Amino acid sequence: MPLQYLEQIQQLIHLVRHAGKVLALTGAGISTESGIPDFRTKNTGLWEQFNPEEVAGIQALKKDPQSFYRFNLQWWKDCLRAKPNAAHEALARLEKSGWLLGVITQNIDGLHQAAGSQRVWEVHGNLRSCHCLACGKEYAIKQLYQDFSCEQCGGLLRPNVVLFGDPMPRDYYIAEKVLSGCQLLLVIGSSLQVQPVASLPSLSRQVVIINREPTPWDHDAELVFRESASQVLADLVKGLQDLPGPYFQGNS
Ligand code: CNA
Repeated sequence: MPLQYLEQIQQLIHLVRHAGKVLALTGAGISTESGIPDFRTKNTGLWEQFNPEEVAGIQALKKDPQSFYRFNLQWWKDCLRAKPNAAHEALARLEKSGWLLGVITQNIDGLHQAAGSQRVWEVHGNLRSCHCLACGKEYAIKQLYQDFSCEQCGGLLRPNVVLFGDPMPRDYYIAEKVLSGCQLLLVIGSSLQVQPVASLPSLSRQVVIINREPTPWDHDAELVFRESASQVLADLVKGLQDLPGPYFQGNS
């Protein structure tokens, strides 16, 4: 293990130990080790091949539901089949032991909850359910596998994820509030290209970036890790495991 990496892990442990309030902000990169491709990694990211507005926007859905669902159901089904990896599990352990207040996630795959995280704010929605654009009736997501139309009124069904062109959901505004007064934000597996989430780090006093590729926040971060999310988070858990959680202990 390179010395510089080990030193950085020690610094990360120090930052977490001395921060009163620590949160994580995760993106698609935390789930690549569960087999779900992200959007912007060079060569493998979905947006290397497709224009997001054309395939994942609300206008695209309304204009051509068949094409919209042919494209999106493929990777959504990958999300629903995936299992949490060591990075999701590490965040759940950090929360349980009182080091982490919770996770703000841009992911729609539900893997933080599957790993045992209790406080998760899904700022881009989730793939658990869908609803009718005409009458609002809610369905489990599997309804989309059969048909895209509402059994009640025949309207078009849409998933409860945030599509390009949609307003932000309630969880986003809760996340903004939760972040106020945050000492340390761990940004994990996000390119920080998508607004308004890309501006959330400005609400935290300190930021640590754990991301394979550069982000716009690297220059302002206390620490930047280019290693995999699962490796860094597993090493953080190892370093903290014998220490009592300082702030939220007994709260979980
Ligand atoms: P992004 O823009 O695709 O960025 C992902 C980042 O993660 C890239 O910069 C990679 O370098 C980095 N990365 C990839 N693998 C790892 C790893 N193992 N360890 C550390 N870093 C890694 O994704 P963002 O989340 O920033 O963009 C927001 C979009 C992506 C949201 O709207 C999500 O809904 C959407 N998305 C979600 C999923 C999912 O739920 N799993 C999958 C794909 C896209």
